[in-house]
Amino acid sequence: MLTTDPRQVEDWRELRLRLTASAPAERSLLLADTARRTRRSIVEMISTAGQGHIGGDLSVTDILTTLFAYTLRIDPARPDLAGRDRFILSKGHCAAALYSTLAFTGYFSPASLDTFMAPLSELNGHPNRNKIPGVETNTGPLGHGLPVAVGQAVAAKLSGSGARVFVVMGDGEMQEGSNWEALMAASHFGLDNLVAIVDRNRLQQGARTEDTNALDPLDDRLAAFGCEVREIDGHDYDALIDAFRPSTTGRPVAVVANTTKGKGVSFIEDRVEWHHKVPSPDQVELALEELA
Ligand SMILES: Cc1ncc(C[n+]2csc(CCOP(=O)(O)OP(=O)(O)O)c2C)c(N)n1
Repeated sequence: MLTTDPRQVEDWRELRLRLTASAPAERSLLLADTARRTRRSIVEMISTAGQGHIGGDLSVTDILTTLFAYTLRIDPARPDLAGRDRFILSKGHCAAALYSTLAFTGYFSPASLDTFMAPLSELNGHPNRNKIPGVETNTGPLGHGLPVAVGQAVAAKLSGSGARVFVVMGDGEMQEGSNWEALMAASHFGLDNLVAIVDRNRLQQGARTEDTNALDPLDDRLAAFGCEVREIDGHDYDALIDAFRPSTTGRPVAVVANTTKGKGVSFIEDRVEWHHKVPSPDQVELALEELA
């Protein structure tokens, strides 16, 4: 049973208004509190399910929180509203982080988070757009989210809806060639409504990215493919908000968000073995204390 306080469902609209009205310092405190609750529920979901990708979930949480609480033009009560901004979690193995964020935003009841990966649950290990409101496309096989996002950004341009499309990839995932083809197309079509975010936690499954198939100089490579590159600390809310501002250059935006895999839980942070590992009951207790 999740112990995380679900009040935010009722509070989401109010939270949005407060975030818009507040000065940066208070805004960061509000976002940090939201992200903290999301991280707590991730720990509890994975412990209850006995499976999940805890390291990557905790690394992407601040990015998701900033997008859903502040940046995206969405209405959780009307998930199919025409002209809404789109979000795709291409690193679909981090479904727990997305489900927590969607539940706390009000797309569905946080009580459902208890069923994560249980038999017959709609909260599968990877997000499914036919089952979960707020999920814009199915993801899980790495290297597919960005190509779909490019198609959605083209559609938004053609329809004149003004929608922006945000997509998060893992840094290990950037080793998939399909992402580079998608970036070439995005710059060819001048998709300044596309924001491609790389969760640069420097770890992938079983190893460091730079030991596996090095990505650096990632900024230069993204720029060479026609992107406007913004490199930031992916746990700094002001930096995230600024990096998600619209492009004025006519080019797609690539955000390199430097993060820590396992962020917020000391014994998980930057540890390769926690890509896909379940905390013991004692470790859950410790993690929740650190996230209290
Ligand atoms: C095409 C494909 N190959 C392999 C996998 C298995 N897989 C799941 S997560 C992962 C590592 C991803 O690393 P990264 O993108 O850096 O994600 P993060 O570290 O943020 O979890 C792999 C290889 C997959 N989901 N899809």
